[in-house]
Amino acid sequence: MKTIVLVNPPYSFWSPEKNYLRPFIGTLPSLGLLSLAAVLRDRGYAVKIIESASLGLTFSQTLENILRENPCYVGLSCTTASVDNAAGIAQAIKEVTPKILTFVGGPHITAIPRETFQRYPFFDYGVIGEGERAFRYLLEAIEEGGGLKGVESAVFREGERIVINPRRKFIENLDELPFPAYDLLPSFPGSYRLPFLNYLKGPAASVVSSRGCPQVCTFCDRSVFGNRYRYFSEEYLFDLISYLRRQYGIEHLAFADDQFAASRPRLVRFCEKIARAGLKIRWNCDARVDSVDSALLKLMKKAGCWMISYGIESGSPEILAGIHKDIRLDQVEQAAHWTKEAGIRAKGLFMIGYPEETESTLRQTLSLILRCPFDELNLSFLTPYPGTKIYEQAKRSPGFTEDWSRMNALNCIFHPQALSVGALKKAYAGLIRKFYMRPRITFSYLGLLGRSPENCSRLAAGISRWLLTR
Ligand code: B12
Repeated sequence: MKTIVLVNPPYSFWSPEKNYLRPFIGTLPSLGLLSLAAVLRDRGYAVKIIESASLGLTFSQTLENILRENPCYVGLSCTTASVDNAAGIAQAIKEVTPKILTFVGGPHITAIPRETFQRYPFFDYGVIGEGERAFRYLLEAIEEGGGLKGVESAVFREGERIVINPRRKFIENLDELPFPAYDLLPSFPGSYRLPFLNYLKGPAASVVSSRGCPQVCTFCDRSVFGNRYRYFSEEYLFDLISYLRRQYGIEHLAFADDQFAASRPRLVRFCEKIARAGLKIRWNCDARVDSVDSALLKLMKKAGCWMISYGIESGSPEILAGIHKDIRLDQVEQAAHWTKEAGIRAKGLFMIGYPEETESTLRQTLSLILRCPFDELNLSFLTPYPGTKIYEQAKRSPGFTEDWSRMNALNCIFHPQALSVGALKKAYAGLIRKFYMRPRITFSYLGLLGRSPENCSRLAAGISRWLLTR
């Protein structure tokens, strides 16, 4: 039996000095790898998963763990922020055991396969787009030795030439996929957590209920799953959730979909099924403000919805139009109020640093953030990821430093004409401070802590680590 090791490479933004932050971050595993693992296991491979990112493994620990398995194949999953680390791992593997074949998949290679292969010679093969079938057929073709010409979605080298084959069609019926192989994760669910205060009670798990997003926002990389919305049936999801409860005692789910509420009829069927069956589970999801209404939110609450993250992006109508977000500010305020009314926590996801950003649009964003009854704020710097429209635009701009390993939304690597990096960083700190330093928010967090011993111990762990580093 051939062994294949699937790796989620260490995060680029991690360093030992930041260890006191570890108790606060989310460490849920990569669902892409879990799904690939389940399919490959069914094809007779011995599959191991190394979740370096989630478990906080260093580069050398990751390498050691990979080599210990003595694999034939190593599959690395990468975003733009993690591709450098993935390439470093591929290189180190090749230096020790050149006969191990290295594969790369995920959003980064899908968005810019040629540039990725040009820059990183230690990736032997790449897979673009949806991976389950493409990877399986690529492995079979390699093992049969008959050439890769007709192998859809494969990226490989022929001498000096980089070959990028046409993409496979998407899987029409997602229910044909086996459940993600949570059982292959060492220490699941114990070591895998939602971010601090994003739940009351664990253990938690992530699930993805759909693929693809029908929207055309210019900052979002849809290269892997495209614009067509496909989803698992509510029966499949119900069975998966029941399995996670029964097998692992999962109490809280995080839906990793881009658009959990994109199909109202399907969401209604799902919520009714969960509520009817009395399945006691809490869950978080992401939604657009124009996909929800008061009745739907009440039903979601009945089915266990605990928190909804709304992608709002900016408080400036001009910026929202420029990025093709296609939402209005009154819809944002309405959705936030309805969510609170339904008894669900509301998180606002915002970015700053758009090409059209000015001091005035930053003030509009602050004003919207403070007007809406959000419980939590997630603020990032606009990052032009490969695969997005904004990336093409930014590439022509002097304000863009294309440093892949720093492109993780925490670094300010793009600044608009009207604002410097310093001004953006100052605005970032100001927005966070003005949102959180309000009695309503402080009391709400204290209330959550009072109801959640798990989050209290995470807080205590973070504080004691911080004190030890001082
Ligand atoms: C959940 C999620 C997270 C979780 C990750 C949890 C985890 N451990 O994976 C958290 C919150 C930690 C996270 C963090 C970040 N994320 Co994120 N995240 C997502 C999200 C919403 C879902 C991912 C998912 O589970 N998809 C479902 C699975 C089934 O799909 P998949 O992972 O793509 O895997 C399939 C294929 O890509 C392929 N494949 C994947 N890996 C491999 C490996 C091999 C060998 C092969 C052959 C195939 C293959 O096959 C899989 C099955 O079909 C996606 C958007 C999306 N819709 O995918 C964004 C997304 C991946 N994230 C993104 C980004 C930018 C980030 C951050 C950099 C910044 C941020 N937004 O916070 C960080 C850093 C991540 C890092 N690795 O360094 C971007 C990536 C864009 C890019 N070009 O890099 C995405 C695409 C969002 C977007 N639309 O712009 N993220």
